[in-house]
Amino acid sequence: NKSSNGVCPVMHGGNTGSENSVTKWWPESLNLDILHQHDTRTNPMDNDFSYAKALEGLDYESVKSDVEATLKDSQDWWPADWGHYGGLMVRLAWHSAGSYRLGDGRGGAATGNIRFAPLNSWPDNASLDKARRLLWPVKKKYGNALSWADLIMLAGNMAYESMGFKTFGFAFGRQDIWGPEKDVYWGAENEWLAPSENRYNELEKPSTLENPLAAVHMGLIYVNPEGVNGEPDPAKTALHIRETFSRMAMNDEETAALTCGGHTVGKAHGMNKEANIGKEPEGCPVHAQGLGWENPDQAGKANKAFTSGIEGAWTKEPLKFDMGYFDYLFGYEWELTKSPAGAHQYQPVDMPESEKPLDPSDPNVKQMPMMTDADMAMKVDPIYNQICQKFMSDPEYFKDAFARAWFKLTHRDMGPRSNYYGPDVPSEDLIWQDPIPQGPSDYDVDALKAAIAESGLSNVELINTAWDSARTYRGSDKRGGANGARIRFAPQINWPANEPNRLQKVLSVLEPIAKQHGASVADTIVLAGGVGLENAITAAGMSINVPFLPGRGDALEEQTDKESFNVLQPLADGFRNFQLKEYAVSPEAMLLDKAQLLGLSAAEMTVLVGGMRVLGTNYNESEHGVFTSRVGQLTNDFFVNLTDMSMSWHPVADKSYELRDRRSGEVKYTATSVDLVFGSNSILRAYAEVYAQDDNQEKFVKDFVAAWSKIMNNDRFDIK
Ligand code: HEB
Repeated sequence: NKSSNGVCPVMHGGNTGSENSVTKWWPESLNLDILHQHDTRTNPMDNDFSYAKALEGLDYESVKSDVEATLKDSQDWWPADWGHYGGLMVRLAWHSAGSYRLGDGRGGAATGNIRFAPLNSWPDNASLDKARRLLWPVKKKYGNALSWADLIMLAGNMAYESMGFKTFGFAFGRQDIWGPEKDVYWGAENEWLAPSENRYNELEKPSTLENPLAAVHMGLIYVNPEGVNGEPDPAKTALHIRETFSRMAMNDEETAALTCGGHTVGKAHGMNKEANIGKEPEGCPVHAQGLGWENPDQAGKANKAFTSGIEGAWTKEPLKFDMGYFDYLFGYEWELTKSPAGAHQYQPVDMPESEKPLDPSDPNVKQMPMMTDADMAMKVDPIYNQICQKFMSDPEYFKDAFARAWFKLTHRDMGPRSNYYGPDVPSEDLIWQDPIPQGPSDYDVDALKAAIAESGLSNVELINTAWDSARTYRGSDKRGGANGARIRFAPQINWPANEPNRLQKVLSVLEPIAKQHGASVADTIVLAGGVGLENAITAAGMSINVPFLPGRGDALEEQTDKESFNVLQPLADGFRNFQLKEYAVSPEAMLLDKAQLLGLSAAEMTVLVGGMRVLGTNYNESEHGVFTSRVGQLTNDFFVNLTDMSMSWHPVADKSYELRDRRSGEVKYTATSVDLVFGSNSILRAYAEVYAQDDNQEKFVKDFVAAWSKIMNNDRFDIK
């Protein structure tokens, strides 16, 4: 405790602050907390609350008109530029969505995470605290039927509609979380906006940005608007825009459309000195009430605002979606200058007074427009320049490109279309949604089961194929999974983790069986896993049914964006003791990461690993961790032997281990660190003990089946 004499006068035994984590002494230990976020203890909704159901009661048109009215209702405590919050709300939505990165699917707008640390206090998100607060009356009015996540994105979308742009559509369906996301790695720096060198191998080569990061600085959504490390050079900035946006799943045309369409509205704010601005929200005292970045000189004037330090509008009419951005950027020469706050920015050469935009507060005053280094990149970079030429020569094409890119940006992490709700959901399938046709569910499941059982495939073949097809799922952006059976297509079919020879053999047997029985291949693969599992349970002398939900569909190859599936490739799969090669991160950390993406709890991860080992489902039939003499039976032997003190544990070559009989020294089993972590990590050991107990053999099988089913059905968003 920090009281001056070191003694706290009142009873104060709880560790109530954020600085004294009880495990801080061992920073290398696994952070299993990432498996237990957003659970029923944090969620204030009733246990049976369903957002999808609540949405049924939402009056969409009324919400939309309330948002529209909010946009035009300027508040004295944060007055709107030119009397309209359009630009601010677009930036709110874009910054919510722009934290998404394709690498692991984390970040993004689908959870309302921008309400919490660190995102609510990122330097790049300055003033967005005000944007959310402006929306509070709407949130309050519609309550549980309108999540913050949906409202934030709707506000951005409505902002465009309100400024004369017909958007591609809008989907509701984002469910709020109730605390910070603990699983997202945003970089290792301890300083906001630390120099970019920290996260690149070579700053000159943007592709060397540390994976999966998608921003050039800690606390930023994308690139530094003043240039790389704050040094203006649009050609260099362009290369970093290309890299960061591709990591947000955007190609060159989408990136140019978004940047140009984004900066067609609104303005930048730099009418003060950064030194005068207060702390970010998380760092403020209680009386700030969650608002940060206090500007002591604002005095209720929009034209005194400070956000980025850059100052000015990009177009003549910043409340209109028009071609004004191109008119300015390409119609004038631009020279480097400084904003009132001292930030690098560009101003037009010889722009007549009549062409300039109005002051955001005073309609009798004209102001100088500006371009950031990132805007200049659209002109200076040959590829972006060419795309902009096309946009300029065909405004309808630009509008369509922007509409589609904006829809993708704002819906990218919601998963398949079955997660979309509301009257404005576009009917067109988009390839980045990984579309899957609804499959049949009216076939004879028992007959299909019998055919699989007689197919001659081994249990291991059945189980592994089902597992491999389902394990690509990641809850971060709800992609991957068994539905669609994309494991049949490149690139999956060739991934080393999928053991291509075994996979092709199994598929060649299952595909005709599926066809015969009128089932999808996707269903057949999953059902086959269940058949294999039930056999292994029977072999262990138990009888427990593996549940099955039919109705998966088979995606077509042309519905599959091969490029974007590469990120789903398992580089490690601790559940099958697989590691493509050695990484800087430990195999057990990679297991934990995968378990988090699969939505597993620590207990579920434990039971699955232990069960998979004794089933003999290891990659390439490796014997590491197979702590049993009756391989193929679903028993708790893994846990019994792991906790058996008659054995000792020894590191040997190849980062593997031996379990030796203490007396004779005889090697009984071999293991990887993924196996042994269930005995060494005190939390995982506690779960391992539960499953090793004499009274829990049946519980072990039941829990295994439940966790298995969870994996198989992770992506069944079609089931309401
Ligand atoms: Fe942006 C604003 C940068 C992209 C939309 N931006 C802004 C600013 C800056 C920027 C600096 C200012 C802020 C203040 O307020 O001060 N961006 C940027 C960059 C990039 C971008 C660097 C990359 C390239 N944006 C973008 C996009 C979008 C946008 C993509 C969408 C789509 N922004 C925006 C808006 C605004 C901005 C709308 C305005 C806001 C207001 O008005 O408030």
